[in-house]
Amino acid sequence: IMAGVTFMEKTFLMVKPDGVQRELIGEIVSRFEKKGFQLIGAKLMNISNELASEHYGEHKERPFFGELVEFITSGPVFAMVWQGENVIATARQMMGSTNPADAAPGTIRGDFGVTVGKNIIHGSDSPESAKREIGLFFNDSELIEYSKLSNNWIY
Ligand code: FUP
Repeated sequence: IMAGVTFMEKTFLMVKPDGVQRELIGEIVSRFEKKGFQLIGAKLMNISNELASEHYGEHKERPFFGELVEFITSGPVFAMVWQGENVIATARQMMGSTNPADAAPGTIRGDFGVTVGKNIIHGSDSPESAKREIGLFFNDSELIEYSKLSNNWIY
């Protein structure tokens, strides 16, 4: 069991300031728990301008970059690391399209979001970005590996 847990894929998910203000942390955590993924790290935190710019570095030249940084630093976020088989792609599906107007009902953005600027949740989009973003937000000591007996049934 431990070996299976240790080598499981990891992703970085974050409830954005709008999701925290709207008291959706529990709802969002619950969806990933019920799906069968494992939470291995989490914290409520404020994001500095430096961390925001680093996190959204790929969008630096986009016209919405300033607003993006302003929004993500406007209030606390709930940063998380989740683990499980194919968790990166599956979490993206559970989040729904970037623009909530295009996000299917049943997805987080489809059920709770309205505008692209405030789309409730962030999730890594590839193994490379997951590794990078987990490293930006968490120290190794903040990630807790523990066996979950139900792994035997779910995976
Ligand atoms: P996603 O990976 O789904 O979060 O989407 P992107 O990485 O493409 O975009 C990051 C964030 O930029 C989105 F969550 C919202 C914001 N954004 C805009 O505000 N306008 C756009 O046209 C595209 C993205």
